[in-house]
Amino acid sequence: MPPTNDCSHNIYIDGGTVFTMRYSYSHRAHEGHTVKSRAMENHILYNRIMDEDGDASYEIDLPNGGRSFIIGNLIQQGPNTGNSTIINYGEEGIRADGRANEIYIVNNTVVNDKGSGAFVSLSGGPTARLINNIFVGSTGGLPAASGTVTLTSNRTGTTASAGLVNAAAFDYHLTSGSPARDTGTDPGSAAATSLVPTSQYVDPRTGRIARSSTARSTREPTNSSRGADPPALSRGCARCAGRSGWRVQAACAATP
Ligand SMILES: [Ca+2]
Repeated sequence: MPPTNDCSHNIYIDGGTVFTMRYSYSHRAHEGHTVKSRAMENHILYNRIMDEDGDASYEIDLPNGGRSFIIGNLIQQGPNTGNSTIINYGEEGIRADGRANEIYIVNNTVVNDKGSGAFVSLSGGPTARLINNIFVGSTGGLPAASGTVTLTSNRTGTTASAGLVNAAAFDYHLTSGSPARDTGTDPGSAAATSLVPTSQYVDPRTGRIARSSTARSTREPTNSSRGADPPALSRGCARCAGRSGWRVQAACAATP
């Protein structure tokens, strides 16, 4: 059953300096946001952030801006969402506390099961880079490129066009023939922080968080939230056993 408590955010950070959320699963929020932060700086990395049958508003809400890194996540908007925007930045104004006004959205898989709305909504004129993401399930819904907004190597289109194993069951592994394979671009760095993904979300019921132990070419990350070392995957995840290495693997996020 979906949650029934009134208007609650699953995660709400009401200020502070740095908010980091990694390797976590936040889902099925009711009316509120799945992840919301007013911190000066946000690091949302390698999570599974899902509506499923819930009716969340924004899947990620950063209403006061701030330097924000959204890297390597699985993000899904469900058909019952109360607001058709998925990632929302700066809507309530960039807080005047010296914070930066910039957002980096890199190597995420974002599925819009509502079929309309915005993948990313930017307010307040931030510097924004959207690189190596899969944005599928509706057309449009991305900010226009400009002097401050850069879109590079993102894949858009229908959910089926991305070559996901079973999107209806929230399994966003890439199929062997997915056109999203090996089409990424070196995302570089920003604010002295590498934008190259180093981990991926692995469902704890089928594996463990897998993290790369060695540096890899920055050309390797592709249009999905992957990047784990093969030994970790093969040890921890039955779903991944027999698959030949991280190149074959999108984030392991099958629904139980
Ligand atoms: Ca939404």
